[in-house]
Amino acid sequence: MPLLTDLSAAVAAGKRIDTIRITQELLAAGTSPQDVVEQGLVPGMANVGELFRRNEIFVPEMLVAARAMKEALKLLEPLLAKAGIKPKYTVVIGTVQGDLHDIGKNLVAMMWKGANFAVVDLGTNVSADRYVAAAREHNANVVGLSALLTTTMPAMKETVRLLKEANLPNVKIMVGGAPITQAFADEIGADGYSADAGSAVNIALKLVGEAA
Ligand code: B1M
Repeated sequence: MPLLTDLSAAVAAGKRIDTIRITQELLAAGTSPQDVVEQGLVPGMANVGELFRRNEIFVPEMLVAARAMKEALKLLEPLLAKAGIKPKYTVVIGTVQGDLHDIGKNLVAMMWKGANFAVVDLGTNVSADRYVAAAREHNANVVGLSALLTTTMPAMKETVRLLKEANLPNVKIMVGGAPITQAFADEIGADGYSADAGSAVNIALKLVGEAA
């Protein structure tokens, strides 16, 4: 659909007003919020990453693109969340210590809210101790860790270690983020891994015993 391609281009160029306008147009034309995210916004950000990797753009351009994407996500969030039904499960989510990337984490949180999980979002740069304290305080069923940098993968490993050590028998640990793989998740002892926000819902449901 050309509008989805236009949306990817608007996000990649950091054009906030165009991003919002095209998002609204897509929704008005009946495109599902999931498709707007997965086929419009996410490919746009993937393109930004590729341009950054090739040194064709720099951090300021990445920030402007991220801001445009966040504005569009604000519009989509209420549509992705279901209203009115009391959540059965609680999930705690955050981006690990040293890592400030939050768009992917926010998307996962949004999809979980849409699946009627109660979501406690700890934000970015979250220390292992904060995850443990939050899991205990909220009696979490799942703790989700996001990491976008290879340099913060050790912080993810350390957080999983401390969560296991804390001996919270009902807590399952789920990990994700661009550099994270199933093999890494297995190596650090996480209970679940998902490559994207869409499958994060099914994996979390499986972890709480609601096989999808
Ligand atoms: Co940064 N950055 N960044 N960045 N940034 C990457 C990650 C990078 C791959 C770019 C590149 O080189 N091609 C690179 C990492 C290289 C590496 O480690 N191998 C990089 C770098 C180097 C850096 C800095 C070090 C740059 C610098 O300062 N020199 C710096 C680090 C800051 C820090 O964190 N301490 C930095 C800073 C930034 C900005 C602040 C400018 C900005 C972030 C803004 C924000 O998040 N609020 C930014 C951005 C925007 C990116 C890219 C371009 C886009 C990330 C993104 O939002 N993607 C990124 C390149 C890329 O990923 N292509 C890049 C869209 C998002 C929807 O995808 O986050 O992957 P993603 O989430 C997906 C899945 O991974 C998964 O589901 C999501 C949706 O499908 N998922 C989970 C994520 N978490 C999950 C958790 C789960 C399950 C699934 O369960 C719990």
